[in-house]
Amino acid sequence: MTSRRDFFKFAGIAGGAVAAGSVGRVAMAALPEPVIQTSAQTAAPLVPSSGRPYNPVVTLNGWTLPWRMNQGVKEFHLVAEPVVREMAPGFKAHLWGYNGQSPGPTIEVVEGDRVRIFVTNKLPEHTSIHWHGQRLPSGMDGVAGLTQPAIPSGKTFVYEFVARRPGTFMYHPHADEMTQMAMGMMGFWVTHPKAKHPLIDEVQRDFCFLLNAFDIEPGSYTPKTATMLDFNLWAWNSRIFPGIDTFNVRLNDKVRLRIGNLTMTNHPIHVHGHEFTVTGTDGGPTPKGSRWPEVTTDIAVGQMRQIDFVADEEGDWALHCHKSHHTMNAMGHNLPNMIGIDHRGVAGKINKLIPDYMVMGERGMADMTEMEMPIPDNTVPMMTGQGPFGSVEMGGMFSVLKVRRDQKPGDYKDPGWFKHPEGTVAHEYTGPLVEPARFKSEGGQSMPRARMPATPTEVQVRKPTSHSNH
Ligand SMILES: [Cu+2]
Repeated sequence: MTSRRDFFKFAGIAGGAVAAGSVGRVAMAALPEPVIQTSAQTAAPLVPSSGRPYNPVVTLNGWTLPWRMNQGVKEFHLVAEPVVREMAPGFKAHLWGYNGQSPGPTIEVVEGDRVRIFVTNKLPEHTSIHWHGQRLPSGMDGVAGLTQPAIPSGKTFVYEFVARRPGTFMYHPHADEMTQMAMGMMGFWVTHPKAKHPLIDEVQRDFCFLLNAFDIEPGSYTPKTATMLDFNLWAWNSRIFPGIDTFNVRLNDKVRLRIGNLTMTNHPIHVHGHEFTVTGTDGGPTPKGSRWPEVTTDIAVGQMRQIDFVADEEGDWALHCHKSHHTMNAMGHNLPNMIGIDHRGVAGKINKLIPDYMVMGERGMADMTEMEMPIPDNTVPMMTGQGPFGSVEMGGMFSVLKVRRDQKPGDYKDPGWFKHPEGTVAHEYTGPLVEPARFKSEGGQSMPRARMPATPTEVQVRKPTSHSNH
């Protein structure tokens, strides 16, 4: 083990006056071995083997970065590099990230810990890391040009500060930010309280994930980094449904979700079957008097929301962004609304010119999941995911909270689909039908219209017909 003084000498840092400075080649031996992750599956919580104890988090389709203790300092090694991220089974994206994945690994420390993070830049351009939400010396804040020189390609910088307040934070580059974040460079940071905290309850399940978005043309691999708002893949930890793991919990567990938004728009995150309270933001735990029950919380750009609830209803509960186009995968945005339009005649004429032509959306978009449409090699259907009762017709920011009586404490394995008790599933009504009673009054207008048109316009409503001839 290198002594602290030797360490700094090797690291080329003058007598403990730590700054975000370049680390020489010789010093690489003194760096913690970078740990690289090759799987996109949710890793088991990393129970701390050194330092103060805490209840570790579970990173959705992610992992926590191991550290080493060096003279009482927790040392981490992040490697900024191009990665191949499986965003869903059958769909791989060429992203930038940290230590083999996008997002980077979660960093977990305890309030009061002195933390040293080595950042090696293996990207083709310079970078930096900003520690979003942290109290730290200004020179450690990671804003390239403002508080430090950018980390050149091929160099390693070191950041060091004390994790002063407990909470949930994020990290991301503050250098060529639009490109690097559009490529997937970001990660989570959790500072656990060092003792029982009056505003931070102990929970049995503690999940964290980042909201991120990409613009990847179907069939291609690399995000378009100049996209400002019109992203086509809405992801949780760079995964899209059906590639997002489920939240598997035991009945009556107290559950915490920490959700950070590093996309360019807000996301109203909605949990079915339970009410939750927002117990924390990136500013810290919320005061008890400010908490009220919710089933949806809007997470704005650059915000983190920590929500707590008791999982006291057994079942499979959808958990998703409430913007309906965020629960869809790569899609064309300029589709006209074809619901109720009879375009069979048109299709016939076009088919004479283009034999493969087909029309979509006549009955809604659900047909999309039934059609055996050819799609490009490297993409996923817009809406997909096979559930126990058929297609879930979702994509993007969607997953399932699975609450089970027999899920063992500490077991995060997928328990499979919920076995509904007899008579508790919505089912077809097979009794006699009666005609709906129509309300006959002409009313409804508070003031009569001054001049009526000479010929009244009537909206034609046509009931949908079968798609069998497509
Ligand atoms: Cu959303």
